[in-house]
Amino acid sequence: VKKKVGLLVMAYGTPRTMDEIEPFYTHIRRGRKPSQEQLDDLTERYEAIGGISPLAKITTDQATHLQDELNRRYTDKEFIAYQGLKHIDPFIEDAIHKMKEDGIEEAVSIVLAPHYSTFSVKAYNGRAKEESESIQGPTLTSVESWYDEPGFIDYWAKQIRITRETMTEEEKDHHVVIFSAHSLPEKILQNGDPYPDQLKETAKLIAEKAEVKNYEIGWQSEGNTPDPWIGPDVQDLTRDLHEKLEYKAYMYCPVGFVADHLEVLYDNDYECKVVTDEVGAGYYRPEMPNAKSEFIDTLATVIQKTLKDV
Ligand code: FEC
Repeated sequence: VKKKVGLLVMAYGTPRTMDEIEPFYTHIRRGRKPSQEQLDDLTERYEAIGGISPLAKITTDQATHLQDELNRRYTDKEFIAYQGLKHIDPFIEDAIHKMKEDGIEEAVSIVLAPHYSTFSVKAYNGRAKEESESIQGPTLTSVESWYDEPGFIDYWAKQIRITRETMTEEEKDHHVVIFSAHSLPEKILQNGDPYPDQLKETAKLIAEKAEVKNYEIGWQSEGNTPDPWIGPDVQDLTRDLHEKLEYKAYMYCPVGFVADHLEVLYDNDYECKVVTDEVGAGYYRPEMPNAKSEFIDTLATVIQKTLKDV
């Protein structure tokens, strides 16, 4: 018989209905309710991307397709996917309980974000481990990062080439690619967090592979808090580059994310486009990985490497 292995797929989570925006936002703010103004502002952003984020469905598709791909690759194991979300149910802790109820003794976990930081991946993995230890749940083997995985680099390099082909000749000759990830409070850098260096490495590898002439690193989607956040912000960066170099087009690659969601559909496709329109330059943003088969294959390879089966 095949050995049952839990596949814990962890992701940010998103409200599934308008009514869920408030509890979701309160959870992000560690239990502090947002003010009416903050809530209205967030609701307007969801409305601007069509009502609600497509993220819930994409995360589900990514988890199921990854489970199916692993089950094609292994003959001695049966992987069973469980979603564990950071800010909405099913929470990471719920997934651990469900695995225990289902009699799962061993599980492998992956966070659907490529770069390691204490704020993101460490927090996800920590919550999973802590809950599992406290209820004697499954033993977890956790993926830490996959920002330099060859299949991931190839995915973006291919998308950049495809997107470049859609530019005018003038834009092809004079454009810049902006690689970005979610900004974090600057204080994380004081303890030597590898997050910014990992983003730099991802950008370098993709730029080499896609023969990108000009590229920059930017940060996006910073939170509404008084602390300083890592910069330059992608919008400010676009304005600065326009002043200095007058690029004809800007191609945004939000490589710190893996799906079409609010931070890409609003922060890139709306906010950055406001700036490129303002300066009269072209706006481009390659397709996100979502549940495309080449991306799912990459995640399956990352899991195999973590289980030392490759
Ligand atoms: O619903 C959707 O489609 C969007 C989901 C979404 C993703 C996402 C990814 C990351 N975040 C990270 C860090 C922070 C920090 C704060 C913060 C705030 C928000 C707010 C919303 C939100 N995030 Fe998010 N993030 C998504 C959505 N995020 C909504 C609250 C409103 C706002 O500030 O815009 C600030 C918390 C605080 O107030 O103290 C920090 C990181 C990622 C990428 C890694 C990952 O996916 O886990 C890091 C998707």
